[in-house]
Amino acid sequence: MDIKTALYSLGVRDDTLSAGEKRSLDEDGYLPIPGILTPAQVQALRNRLQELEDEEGEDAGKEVHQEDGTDRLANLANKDPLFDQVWANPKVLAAMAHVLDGDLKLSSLNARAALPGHGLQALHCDGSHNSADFAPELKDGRRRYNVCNSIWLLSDFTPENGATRLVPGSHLFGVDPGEGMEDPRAPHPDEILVQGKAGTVFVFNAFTWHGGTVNRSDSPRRALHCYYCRRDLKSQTDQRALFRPETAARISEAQRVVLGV
Ligand SMILES: O=C(O)CCC(=O)C(=O)O
Repeated sequence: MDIKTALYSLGVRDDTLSAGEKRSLDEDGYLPIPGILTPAQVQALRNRLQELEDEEGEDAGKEVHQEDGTDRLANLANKDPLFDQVWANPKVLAAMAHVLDGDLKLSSLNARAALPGHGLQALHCDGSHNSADFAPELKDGRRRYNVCNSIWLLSDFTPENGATRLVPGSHLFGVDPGEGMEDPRAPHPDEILVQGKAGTVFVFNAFTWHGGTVNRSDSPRRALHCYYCRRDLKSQTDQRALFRPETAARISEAQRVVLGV
């Protein structure tokens, strides 16, 4: 099955996104989608993540990245069927397909909780303008992007609790924050905070400058990162190597195509 057929089979249509939503992705480099998850779904995901954190202990997140002051988990597509609603969500897949011209597969599905007092990251792109594989190519006056990310709010994101910051329109700057700013850890004059209720998803072009902020509340700020890339690129987690028999037994052919396995 090809990716076009797979996306159709998973419910993605040309009009799944409105013209305004497509414009937000093109011009602002991000799109908030409120209410993707119900409070019950959010709670179930939080409970499962807590169980996985307890089971994995010091190894949690190792498949991709560990970060001081955060609890991270990786390879979630293979760790519970509960996560299928995330990586195979038609609305989010439609947004990914818009940015990546319909040429996509899952690159990684990770969790990140910024712990109280922690979470500040330098503004960054996921991928780099200096990378031969990932840099957007300029073609007929239009940038062809290779990677697109989404952040799934599993806590309400507020100005206090380490909400992600991003710089609207920065996917068009053509440079990484390390080149465009003296200190990418410092506030950017045009940055906004990604705020919303748990259950909201922000899809953002991976070249939109973004990063975590400090969690000044007394509880962890929880989120999932569901990241896609073009099909011919190396994914952040090696989906083939990490693909488990129980995942193979469970998922549809269309879902296999989205995983790229
Ligand atoms: O969780 C966040 O607020 C953003 C995290 C992020 O951009 C990253 O870990 O690369």
